[in-house]
Parts: sequence; structure tokens; C-alpha cells
Amino acid sequence: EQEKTEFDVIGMTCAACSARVEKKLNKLPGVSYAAVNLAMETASVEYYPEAVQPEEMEAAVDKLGYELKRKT
Ligand code: 9UX
Repeated sequence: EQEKTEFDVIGMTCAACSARVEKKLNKLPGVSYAAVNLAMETASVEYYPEAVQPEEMEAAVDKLGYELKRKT
């Protein structure tokens, strides 16, 4: 069963930043769809929890130099 989660994204300045974060999330195995909103500084991710966890998304984006904070 797919799940959906939302993050605040910290550190994005321009559209290339948001494209980079979005591409990274979409490449993660287990992620079926990721969309980043630069203006809102948010990311919405649909994923298969048996294949990937939100912590892995945070770690992958951290490596790019941005920070994800999961919304509760
Ligand atoms: Mo835009 Mo983001 O020039 O790291 S790509 S600021």
C-alpha cells in the first residue's frame, strides 16, 4: 500500500534547487512520485513503505545540501 508524506524543505533558493531535490527524491527506489514546491518550500512524496522510509529521503536530500523536515 502506498503512503504519502509531506516535508518542509530548507535551503532552496532558485528553481534549479527545487528541480534538484525533486529529481533526487524521484530517483529513490520505492518512491513513486515526488513533487517539490519552491514557493511553498515543501515536498510531497508518494512511496512504498516496505521499500523506502522517510529517513532515507531526508538523508538523500541532506547530501545535496538541503534539509527535509517531515510535517506531522
Ligand atoms: Mo540556484 Mo540552488 O542558482 O543551490 S540551484 S540557488
